[in-house]
Amino acid sequence: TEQIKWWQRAVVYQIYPRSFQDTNDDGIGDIQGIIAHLDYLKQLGVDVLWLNPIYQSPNDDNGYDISDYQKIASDFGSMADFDALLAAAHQRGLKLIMDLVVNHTSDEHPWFKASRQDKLTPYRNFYFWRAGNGDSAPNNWDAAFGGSAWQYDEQTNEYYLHTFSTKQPDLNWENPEMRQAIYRMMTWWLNKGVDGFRMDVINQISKRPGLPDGPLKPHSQFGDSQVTNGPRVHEFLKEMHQQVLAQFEVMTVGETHGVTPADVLKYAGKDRQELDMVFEFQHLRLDNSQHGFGKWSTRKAPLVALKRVINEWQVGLHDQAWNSLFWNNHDTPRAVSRFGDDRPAYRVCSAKMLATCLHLLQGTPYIYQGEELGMTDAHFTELASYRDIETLNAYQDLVNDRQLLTKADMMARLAASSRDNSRTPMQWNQQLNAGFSSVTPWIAVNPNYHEINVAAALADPDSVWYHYQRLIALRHQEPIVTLGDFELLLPTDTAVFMYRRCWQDQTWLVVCNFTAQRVQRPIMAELKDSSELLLSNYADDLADKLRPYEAKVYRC
Ligand code: ISL
Ligand code: CA
Repeated sequence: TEQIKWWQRAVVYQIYPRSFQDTNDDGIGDIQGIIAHLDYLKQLGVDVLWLNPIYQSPNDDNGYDISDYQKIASDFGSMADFDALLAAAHQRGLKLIMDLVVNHTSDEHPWFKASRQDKLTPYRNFYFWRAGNGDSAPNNWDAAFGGSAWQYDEQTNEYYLHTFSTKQPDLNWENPEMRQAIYRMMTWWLNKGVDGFRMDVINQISKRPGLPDGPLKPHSQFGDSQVTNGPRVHEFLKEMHQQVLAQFEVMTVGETHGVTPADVLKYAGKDRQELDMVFEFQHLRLDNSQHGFGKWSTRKAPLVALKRVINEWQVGLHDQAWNSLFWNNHDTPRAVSRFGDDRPAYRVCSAKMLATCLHLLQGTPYIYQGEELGMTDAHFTELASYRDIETLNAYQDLVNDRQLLTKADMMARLAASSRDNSRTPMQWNQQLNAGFSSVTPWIAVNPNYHEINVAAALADPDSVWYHYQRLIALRHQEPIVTLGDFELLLPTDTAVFMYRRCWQDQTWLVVCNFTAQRVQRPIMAELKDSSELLLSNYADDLADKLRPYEAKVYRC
């Protein structure tokens, strides 16, 4: 039988360092704060930590604008702190992967500063510099955070490409010297002992030759436009694999917008020697606005569509590639608010249901910090509470500049979709600022921390937290969770997500009610007298009857 890789059995925990734990009273989470909670993470049972960027950065986009790849941002600590974290994690058997942001740098990176000086420096070609089209930008591409993807620069009378903010110029992967500089940097981190990378927008690194105009899509999200899945992307990833990754026993997960399962067989197919897995986003786009406002929407994803997409990925990658499983991250609303029900009566139950549904799929599950508590969206009501550049720019564009949405409408959309929903501080206890910091945090703590916090969760055997702990343990104990086939049942059912996992002579049945309604489904027909209920989010089992957000797992 084929060898299973260590990361196929693993559960990953994503840490957003800025919001995890402040230890030096500046209102910003830091590396010592992560070290302080390693035992907590070990107790939960996760295997791998993924840290959002902690490198030196002017923080135009919270660290996704890097000005030195080999320095730690002073907000977070020092390289000595990082080395201590890595050692402390390894000591506990935890792996640690870093965010690798190599589609772009900060405009304050020395490479960009040099490239901006004159047209003849070798660094000029590390980025995309182009003459304008008369008085306008070289092409019609939009930036993800609003406006044109081109910024005019007086010094040399040319424009540079930035597919995100103006302070995030795109690196030119056509340039072999640039690629070597990136590979040297990656090798440096891997030699330090980090266990892999989450690669930011990695399917954007190959731009179409000649940078041609794209179809104009009014106020659409950047996502799957002109710059994803370009012609040389697989060549670059194979080169990176061969020159860097193949030398180490590490894991890689690429962030890839606008990909189908067929695309991912190329990015992460077993024999491709590119990436180990990717984050796809089809399941997170089903609730996008149908009226041209992209992610700025208050819709709910229809369950039938959600099941269809998940089924396509489960079946499409089975035996050929490997899925990443996630409901949320630092760019999305909170899982329980988006796919479950964060009203007090249903929050705990629906958070456990979502966890059950996701963790028993085939793939590597990712838990975003606070998800294990059932943390909710921020529900901010004031624009001044928001910090995120994407959120603030979108408001400026849609409400102030183009006046396409009223203030009230946009505030409702931000409350449902802003990235800041998942960036509020981790809720540790009932004390000041949820125990995150002794001073006012960089972004407001959710006032519901009085009920929703780690201390309360650990004291309550029925908490969301212990449900996650059980799911993680189940995955570690039962090979079927990693290896079993997936079969979707009741595909057109609008309330219930039901599936089977089969491996050798075993069959498991997972049943999840995604609604607050009581429903009845033919569950018992799938079971035998010897069947056993392995896990549930209610105290008893009513057979074919499902209560609000009920989730049940049977060994058939
Ligand atoms: O956040 C998004 C939608 O709200 C996405 O469009 C996001 O910009 C895209 O997923 C790329 O995300 C990654 O790169 C960005 C950074 O802002 C995100 O935080 C990061 O996850 C630019 O580096
Ligand atoms: Ca701090």
